[in-house]
Amino acid sequence: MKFFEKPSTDLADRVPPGQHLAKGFPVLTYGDTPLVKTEAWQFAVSGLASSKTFSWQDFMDMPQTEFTADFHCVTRWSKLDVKWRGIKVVDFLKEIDVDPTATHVMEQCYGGYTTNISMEDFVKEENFFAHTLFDEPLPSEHGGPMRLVVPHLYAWKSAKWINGLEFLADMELGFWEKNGYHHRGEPFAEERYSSL
Ligand SMILES: Nc1nc2c(c(=O)[nH]1)N[C@H]1C(S)=C(S)[C@@H](COP(=O)(O)O)O[C@H]1N2
Ligand SMILES: [Mo]
Repeated sequence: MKFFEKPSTDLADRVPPGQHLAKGFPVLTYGDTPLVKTEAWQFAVSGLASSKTFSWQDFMDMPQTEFTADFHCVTRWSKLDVKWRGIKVVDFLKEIDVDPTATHVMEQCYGGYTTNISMEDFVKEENFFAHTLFDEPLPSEHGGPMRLVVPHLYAWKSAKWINGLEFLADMELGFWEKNGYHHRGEPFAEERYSSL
């Protein structure tokens, strides 16, 4: 089985500074886990965009893509090669009209968690809404039925139980960002805590 391990020099390039590799896939949630059935799930677009509500079926009718991505939590664990299935953010964006003056997005969730992201970080080809984890329906503790995954930022930007996006003209801070975490959170730059 060793033959399938990556050379350690290669791994070192993929693990951001100050991170260690997690065994398994830890669950990191502030508060209770919302239990949302797909039949009841709704997703709302608001702010500087055509306001629109999507059902579960609407998301299933969008192009479905497989993803393999590394996952980095600011509490210093990383998990490499997580396998997901879902909908690319760029494919979702074809379904809505975003006002060109929008510069930031607030990710909104069942349970009230929020996290902010710039448009530039949000519209990346590698970002996606995930409903499947390692070929199984996304478990509720990992954000099922639907979460966002933003592989190039710390995982607190990967909102679990996502149910909406608010497009904004200026940066506003989400839950952890108001509580001292960095507004962007890029792991290779170790953007852990706010310098504002
Ligand atoms: N709604 C919501 N999303 C969330 C969180 C949360 O508490 N609530 N925690 C964040 C943090 S800090 C991390 S590290 C990842 C953890 O995802 P996991 O529990 O699937 O490992 O989810 C992020 N998304
Ligand atoms: Mo985290």
